[in-house]
Amino acid sequence: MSDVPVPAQGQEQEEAGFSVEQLEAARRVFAGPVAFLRSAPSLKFLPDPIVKEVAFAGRSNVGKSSLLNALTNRNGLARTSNTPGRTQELNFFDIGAVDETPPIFRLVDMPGYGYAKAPKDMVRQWRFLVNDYLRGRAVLKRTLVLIDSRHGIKDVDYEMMKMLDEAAVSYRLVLTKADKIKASELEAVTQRTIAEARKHPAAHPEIIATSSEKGMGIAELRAAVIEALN
Ligand SMILES: Nc1nc2c(ncn2[C@@H]2O[C@H](COP(=O)(O)OP(=O)(O)O)[C@@H](O)[C@H]2O)c(=O)[nH]1
Ligand SMILES: [Mg+2]
Repeated sequence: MSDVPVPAQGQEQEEAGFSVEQLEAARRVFAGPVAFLRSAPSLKFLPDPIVKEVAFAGRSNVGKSSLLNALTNRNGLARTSNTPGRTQELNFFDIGAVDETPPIFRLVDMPGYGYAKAPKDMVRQWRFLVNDYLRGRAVLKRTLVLIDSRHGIKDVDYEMMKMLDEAAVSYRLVLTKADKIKASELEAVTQRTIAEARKHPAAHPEIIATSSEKGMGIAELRAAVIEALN
């Protein structure tokens, strides 16, 4: 046992491959100014691509709004609701904009998918909007694809991953609502999700398990967003 390396101070707090310094730097960015910029129901309403963007995608009700609120520590930022399938817009948030200075980057809340009762027209509109955005947006550095840890990756999630693979947009899978299942189940779904991620060329090989309710994985997710900008 004598050859086991002694961790340097602070290293024991390292999470998901991020150093304490990275976690702290990311925390500070998200503790700074965060402001809703605009909703874009179609491409002509997109803001000028002046800074890098990180987008959030996922099935309706996966916990996307809750996660955006947890990341930014602001309860009312992204509306959380139990009525899925309503919004068909890309919502842009400025992070770190002070007065007239441009933001450090933007978060983009993509419209949820996979809502069973969504009319066909709405699904078509979703597909056009999301595909056009993914394919035409040079400032989009990464998409976080949220997966409900109770269900794992579903067919509609595979469709989203396929769109990202084909658009060559880098993405990372993020498990949500980790507090809703037992630790052993979380471990199993985490391993299954990692195995799947590794089959996809544009997917990051590591995933992050989160709970907006309990705060699990939030610090790591902040660091993952900042890392995606570099
Ligand atoms: N237990 C638990 N519930 C959550 C969590 N995240 C979201 N929810 C609940 O799941 C529902 C959908 O969340 P919401 O953020 O609106 O999902 P969205 O449709 O993807 O934006 C709401 O009732 C939330 O309170 C979580 O981490 N843990
Ligand atoms: Mg939402």
